[in-house]
Amino acid sequence: MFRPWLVILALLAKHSQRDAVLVASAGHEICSAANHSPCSAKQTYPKLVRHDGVQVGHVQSINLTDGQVLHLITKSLRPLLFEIPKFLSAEECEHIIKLASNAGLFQSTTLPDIDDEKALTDQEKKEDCLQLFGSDENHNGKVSVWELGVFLNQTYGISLNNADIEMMLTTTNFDRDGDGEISLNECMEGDHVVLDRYMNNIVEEHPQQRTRLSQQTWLQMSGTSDSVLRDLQDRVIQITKLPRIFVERSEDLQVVQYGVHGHYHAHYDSTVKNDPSLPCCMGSKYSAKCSQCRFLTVLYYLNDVPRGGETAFPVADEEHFNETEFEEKDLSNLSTHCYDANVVIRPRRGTAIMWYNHMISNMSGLLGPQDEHSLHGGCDVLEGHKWIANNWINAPIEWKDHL
Ligand SMILES: *[C@@H]1O[C@H](CO)[C@@H](O)[C@H](O)[C@H]1NC(C)=O
Ligand SMILES: *[C@@H]1O[C@H](CO)[C@@H](O)[C@H](O)[C@H]1NC(C)=O
Ligand SMILES: *[C@@H]1O[C@H](CO)[C@@H](O)[C@H](O)[C@H]1NC(C)=O
Ligand SMILES: *[C@@H]1O[C@H](CO)[C@@H](O)[C@H](O)[C@H]1NC(C)=O
Ligand SMILES: *[C@@H]1O[C@H](CO)[C@@H](O)[C@H](O)[C@H]1NC(C)=O
Ligand SMILES: [Ca+2]
Ligand SMILES: [Ca+2]
Repeated sequence: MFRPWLVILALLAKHSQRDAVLVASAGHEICSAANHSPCSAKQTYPKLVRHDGVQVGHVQSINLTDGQVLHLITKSLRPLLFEIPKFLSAEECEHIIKLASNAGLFQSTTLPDIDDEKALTDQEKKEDCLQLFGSDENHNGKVSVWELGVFLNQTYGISLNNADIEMMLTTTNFDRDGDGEISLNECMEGDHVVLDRYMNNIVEEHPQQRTRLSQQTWLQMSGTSDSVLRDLQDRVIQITKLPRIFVERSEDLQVVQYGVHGHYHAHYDSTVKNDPSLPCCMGSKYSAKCSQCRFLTVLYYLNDVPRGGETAFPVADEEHFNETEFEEKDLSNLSTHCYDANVVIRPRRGTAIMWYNHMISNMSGLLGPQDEHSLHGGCDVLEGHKWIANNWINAPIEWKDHL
């Protein structure tokens, strides 16, 4: 059941080898692990900068070096969010979609492979079970309904309630002694193929139960020979006014396609808040050992969506944002709460939106506190397809070693 997860890890590992993985040490010096340059050849980060949004509705013009003028329209101050029409031409959008299609898209959260029905070997079962027991948070040697819920959410992006998970345990006979938890023995004795099939049915029948339903791929930007991607990166440097080093040493461009029912419930792009003790990943993709330190997000709409697919910022400029209350009311579920959001942006081909996920630290000039109002997501696509691309600009936190 958990092999797809291993596949993802393998993909990430493969990807990050190709990436310029940066290592920063205390004093925010960096060296590149990708080109094997010695870590003594250290470099210091310049300071981050943020635009002034002035007020909602304010428009500022930026002259690009190629003579083009772009307009940044302030949509909210917290997070500081701009809409930038005509950031990309129709041809550039088409080109990026073509590159992504050629690269091949894969599910954002993969599902068990239903065609693969042969029983697993003991070794494979053992690997699956060890993976599962990684979510034994209270280390009691058993995986509870709650722990399994977290695991399924993280692995497949679906959220099931306790009753559904208990039903799954009973139906698939993974809890043989009926104590409501899976022991290591029960995991090893269980029929993993039956569990796979059960999971598939749930997800196929209830696509809206997944927190994320989309396909994606990554396109390398830094050092690419593709002139459209090179221009795009250059334009990002010009409109963000950030020192080039931050943009060039950030993650690759993520291209995402959503079909009908496709969505991404409200979430934060940065994961610093989840565990502030972790180092930043810096340019590489997610791993359990580092945080995604994403100072800025630039999101590009690559097509016009006939209906739905808006980007929603549920708590933008909200004066009294109460996270507990927000969760209790399940407001992050944009399938039901898209139009309750304070800011809702319709996808239009060529438009970019850009927002800051973090403040700047007034001590280091680098990554400061996360902006809790930067919560956002993609509403259900109701008709047609939606293509977007994401550029995340990574920045380190001072006084930390970064991966
Ligand atoms: C942008 O260019 C126009 C002329 O095309 C000029 O009037 C304006 O001052 C420039 N703005 C900035 C911010 O440089
Ligand atoms: C599932 O994960 C998402 C983020 O990926 C989170 O927002 C949500 O609260 C999680 N749900 C449960 C039930 O754990
Ligand atoms: C979102 O709400 C819909 C409609 O109430 C529900 O069917 C779906 O399960 C919810 N999704 C999540 C991830 O909670
Ligand atoms: C947030 O809402 C919860 C539940 O409604 C309430 O118990 C709590 O006191 C609120 N917190 C703040 C800081 O207002
Ligand atoms: C830095 O920011 C913190 C809160 O984020 C504030 O308490 C402190 O006074 C600030 N320091 C300076 C020098 O501005
Ligand atoms: Ca446990
Ligand atoms: Ca049991």
